[in-house]
Amino acid sequence: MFEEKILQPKVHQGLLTAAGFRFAIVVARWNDFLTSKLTEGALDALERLGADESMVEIFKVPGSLELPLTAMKVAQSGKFDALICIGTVIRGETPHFDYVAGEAAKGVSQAAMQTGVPVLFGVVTADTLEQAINRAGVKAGNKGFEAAISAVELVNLYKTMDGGENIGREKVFPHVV
Ligand code: INI
Repeated sequence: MFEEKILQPKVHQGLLTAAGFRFAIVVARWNDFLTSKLTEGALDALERLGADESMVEIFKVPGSLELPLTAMKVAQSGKFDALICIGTVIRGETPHFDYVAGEAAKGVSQAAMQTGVPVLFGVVTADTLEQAINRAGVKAGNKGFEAAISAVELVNLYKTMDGGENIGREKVFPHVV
């Protein structure tokens, strides 16, 4: 009988434990009644995953367009292991939505790429107010909560990668690496 054998590669993934890590939340005041709920969601997730209160800080900015530069400066400070950017952009009758949502998404990801610090996108982009409300803790979860969990997962993943203990290959030239 032919015995089937499949590859069993080493899997790398982050634990969901926040203790000992430093987190920054960068939050837009625009649509504050929603972004405050998203921030509460993020804080709830961090608390339940064991984050220390003294190691979490919040930076408030006017709107989602200001998230990228602020995230970049906060990440460059070297004081945080991960950032969670929070905003709410709701489509109106003009193309403004596309500019704000597009620039926020692009800029937040640039802040991560240019600093090497994970910067999570907890920004709700919605066609209607109802959709946005549903993503701020009503029918469709809380995007701030989800972004914070992702932040915790990534800091743990990168910690194991930086430490090298879980990398599945030998260090051939330890004096160089
Ligand atoms: N900012 C938001 O965070 N959400 C929006 O829906 C929004 N709309 O619709 O205009 C918005 N605009 C403000 C923008 O982010 C800047 O703060 C502003 O343009 C000043 O730079």
